[in-house]
Amino acid sequence: MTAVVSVFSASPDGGRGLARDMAVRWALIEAGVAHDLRTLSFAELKTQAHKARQPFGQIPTYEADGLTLFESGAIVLHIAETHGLLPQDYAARARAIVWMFAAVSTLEPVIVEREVAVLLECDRPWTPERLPLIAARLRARLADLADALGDRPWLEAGFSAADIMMVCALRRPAAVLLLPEFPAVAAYVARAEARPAFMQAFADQKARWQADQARRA
Ligand code: GTB
Repeated sequence: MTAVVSVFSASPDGGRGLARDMAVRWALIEAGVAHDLRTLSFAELKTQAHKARQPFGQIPTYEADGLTLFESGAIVLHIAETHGLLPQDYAARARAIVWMFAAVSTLEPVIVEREVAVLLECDRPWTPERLPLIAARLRARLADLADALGDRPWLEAGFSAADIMMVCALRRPAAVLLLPEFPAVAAYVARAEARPAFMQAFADQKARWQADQARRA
């Protein structure tokens, strides 16, 4: 089986592996699944053809075996369920899925909120008062994550899809800036980034971005 993943033709992340296809690429490489890319411009994202795959006109999408999926977390869960990126044990598997949801619905929203405040609302009069509040909320989440991790290397019974989703959220710049205050979480992210599959996925997306830059030059 060769899966097809839709990605930006020119990712605005500058090849830093921050767009949401990164989690899908990483999961596919961890799972040993070959994949091709469907590269799309911003204009192509909004066509009816792409909206048939992704109703909101976004990347990533995933196509394989006649199935088309969107939402990076759901795609990673599907790859994990079909290719062994979740614990075998029933309870551990359920807990790993809980951590996938925690990544996208408890950690990531606070990280994105900080990004929006810093990048898009920096000139608004309320931002200087709001930023410390958001930072405090994010610090609280990171402290709780550090407590939950304890001295375990991964969230649940060995590396799993839960770690892919959590680390992709934690790699966003608004979280990275605070990680030095949370050494256990920083070490967790570094451990994940040292995995060969992560490094391959990162190199792949960077090479794609560089090729696109060269084509435009
Ligand atoms: N919940 C969806 C999922 O997880 O799949 C969210 C998908 C999503 O936000 N996709 C973004 C997109 O297609 C790209 S990843 N945006 C185009 C649009 O909405 O029109 C988000 C992203 C973009 C850029 C950076 N960056 O430059 O650092 C980081 C993350």
